[in-house]
Amino acid sequence: MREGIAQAIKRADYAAPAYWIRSVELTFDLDPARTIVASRMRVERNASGNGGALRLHGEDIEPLRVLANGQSVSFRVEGRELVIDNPPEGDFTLEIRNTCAPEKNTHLSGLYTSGGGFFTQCEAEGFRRITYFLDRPDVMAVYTVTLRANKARYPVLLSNGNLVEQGELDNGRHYAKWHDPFPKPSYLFALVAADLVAREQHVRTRSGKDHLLQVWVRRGDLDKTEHAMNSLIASVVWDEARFRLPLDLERFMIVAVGDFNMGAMENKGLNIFNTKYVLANAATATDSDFADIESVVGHEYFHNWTGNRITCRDWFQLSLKEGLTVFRDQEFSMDMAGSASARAVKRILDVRTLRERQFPEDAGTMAHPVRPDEYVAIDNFYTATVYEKGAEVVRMMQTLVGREGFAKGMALYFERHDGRAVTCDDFAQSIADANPGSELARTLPHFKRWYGRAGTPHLTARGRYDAPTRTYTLALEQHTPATPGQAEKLPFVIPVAMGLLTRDGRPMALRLEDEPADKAAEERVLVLDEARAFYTFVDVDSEPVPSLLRHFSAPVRLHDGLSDDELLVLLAHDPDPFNRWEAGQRTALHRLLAAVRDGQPLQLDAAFVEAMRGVLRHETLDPAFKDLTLTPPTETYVAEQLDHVDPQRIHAAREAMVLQLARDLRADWEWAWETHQVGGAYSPDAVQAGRRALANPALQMLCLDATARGDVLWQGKAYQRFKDASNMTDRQGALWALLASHSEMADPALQRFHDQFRDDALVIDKWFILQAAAPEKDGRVFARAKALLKHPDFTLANPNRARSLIRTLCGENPAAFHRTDAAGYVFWAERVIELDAINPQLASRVARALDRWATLAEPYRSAAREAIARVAARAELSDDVREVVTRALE
Ligand code: 0A1
Ligand code: ZN
Repeated sequence: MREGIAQAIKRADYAAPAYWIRSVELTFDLDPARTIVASRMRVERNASGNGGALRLHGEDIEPLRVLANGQSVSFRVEGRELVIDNPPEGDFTLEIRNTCAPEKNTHLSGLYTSGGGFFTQCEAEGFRRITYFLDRPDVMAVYTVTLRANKARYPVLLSNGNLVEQGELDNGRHYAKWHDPFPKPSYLFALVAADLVAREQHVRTRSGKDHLLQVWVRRGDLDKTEHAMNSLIASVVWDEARFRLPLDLERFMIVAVGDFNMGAMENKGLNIFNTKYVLANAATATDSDFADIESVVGHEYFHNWTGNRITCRDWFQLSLKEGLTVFRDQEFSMDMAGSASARAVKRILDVRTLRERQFPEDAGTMAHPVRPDEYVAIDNFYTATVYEKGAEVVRMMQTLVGREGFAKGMALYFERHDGRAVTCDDFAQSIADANPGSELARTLPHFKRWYGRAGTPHLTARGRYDAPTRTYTLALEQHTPATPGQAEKLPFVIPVAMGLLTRDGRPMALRLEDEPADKAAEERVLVLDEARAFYTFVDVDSEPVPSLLRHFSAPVRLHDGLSDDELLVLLAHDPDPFNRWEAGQRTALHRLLAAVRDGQPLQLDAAFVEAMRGVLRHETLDPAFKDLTLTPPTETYVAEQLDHVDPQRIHAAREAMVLQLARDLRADWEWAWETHQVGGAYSPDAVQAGRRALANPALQMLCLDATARGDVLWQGKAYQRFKDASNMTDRQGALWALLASHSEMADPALQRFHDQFRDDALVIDKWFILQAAAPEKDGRVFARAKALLKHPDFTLANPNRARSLIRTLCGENPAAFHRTDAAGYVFWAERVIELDAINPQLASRVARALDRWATLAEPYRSAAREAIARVAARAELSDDVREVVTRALE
């Protein structure tokens, strides 16, 4: 924590380091209060550098001794650096001893304690909180690590690579020595010393090699590790099959820890995970928890190649590994989902996340390119832009070169760069070079604007049908609004997957003028690489309905001016399930926006209700797809369409829409509830989960409707289901139905839930989330959330718990948070300040809840600004929070 504003670090200033560290031997004497770290490094001068002082990073640690080539050498500590002004000539050995205090490390970055064990988190700049080092990703070294600790308290000692030695020491202590043969940047270092047990599995990969997979958890949690292990095995198999990337380690470990800032971390051979993304069984985890575990286990495993074997030259290139690895985990989950409709459901969920998290970010005060140009605190740039938009950029490359072409590009990327620290340019170049003649190769310099330019492009489409010539001309035009620091925007390369449908919903053959007659597919990709272009289709017998941006083929906002009638054609017939869903969302959105704009109570029309009934009762559509289509756009998404946001009005309109859908489709919801029950043993597979994904919202709708009519029958049924449910998805679904319908049975149910799961931290997190996320009514949700701060189970020190209450309220429940009396913003400011003293990374994530304050209508806008100014006025703030609030006020 420092006063004043830290210097921004700029991408343009990148320079290779003056020294390299090629190998390091670390010895840890682990003690919660005072751990001693001895480091012995082989240091080389960078031949192309000009030597000079050796400056090592170090933060919140104390030096004891520094030796160069075995001789003591003079050094000084200057801010967050240890400086050796006169290092020996040539290559030399540097030995440093220092201490750190793991139990005092509430930042959870570096070496810290959790649940009585030691754990590390080094990305991005945590290693310097362990020992002095060139803590930057282009410095790659071979690590040998010896851990020494009390054996009774810390029976398990783990680090990266292979276990080469272990044994007993005096005084009840023991040791383990690990060696990782792969040179790696310091951010991939990890150690664990704790009382843990493992689920183990041996697998044989295609090359015939045997590998040991382990999932380490606390005693008592072993029965919740089967799904994580299965997900890991599936990940190994998938990466070999899809990208020919084998497991390169003899041993691959996952360790679960209860205190963790993010989801998980891809440390070489020793992934450390938030318990939330490991532990699951039918009784404690929902279908979406199971899906999240599969995707995060996959994500971290896939990093072993995209991130670890080839890493980032500097942190501006973060999306090199994150965008690519998110793309890979998305593809993995889609392939695992199986059926075409289950794949579409996953794609819809991913696009929803992108539009609800990344689009606001790209339009807000923290907007930045996928490859940022500057940062103050790099931890602030683990964002939806770097991750999710970065994944869309990779997806567009795949669209432009085809699936096989992309696999070839990946192969070339590894051939060229394996074992190195490289840039986003290197990646794009490999994909393009492997596909000469592709649209990517043709447009590469322009395509790369996706990396360098922030902001979401607006894509406007207008079609004109000419009956006499039987032609249809589509005009596509793009425009991107200014973002902070980037006033002018040049055109992006936008792949637009599209089709044309007849008015009665049949796909048309697509042939552009001047194309041979045999070139007529029903779907194709137009590549818009200028501000504006025209495409004329020939042999078009009747005026078509265009279906544009299928599968969400580019991260843009589409304005195609389609009428409600046209959207209903797409909703009923589009062969692309994504656009079918999108058409339904847009019809709902039109109605919500109209109600919000005129401030009139929302009144649903028969055409809309009938269309929704058609989806709900459809004979072949997937139930999970039906749920997604019948769920109106979220309040956050509606807000994103407006320049002056009144969160209370949006809430009222959406609540009215949901209630009318509950009322008008009552018989259909009853049918859905009755016909989508799942019998037999629980499985999180897409078929079972899909049925629950429709049955649970049906129950909620029935409760809502009945309660509005003063009938408590469905509340009773929901309570019954809540009590008797055989799995957490149904139990939580029923509890949510009670909460969302403001039933009097919600409180007793919450009490019972707490009693039943009091010892399961992850379920207690859900208990907080449900209460903070409940639809606001008369300020009750806000009042409850405030009261929950004092609950004995609440603590700011555990990130999952803090997020469950605070992030949920401030970030995911707009109507409870944005209050005309400003109490939500006061709550926000107090929590940001409190949290910042404990854990700056977490505080800064909470601080981001007000990114979009400038679009709020009065009185919200002024009150939000005042709250931000109040935080910014504090003399003592972390760089993380300082950067967020300063940018918010710029
Ligand atoms: N690389 C991890 C995410 C991660 C980033 C930072 C962390 O601590 C500050 C922890 C994890 C991933 O993408 O999964
Ligand atoms: Zn990642």
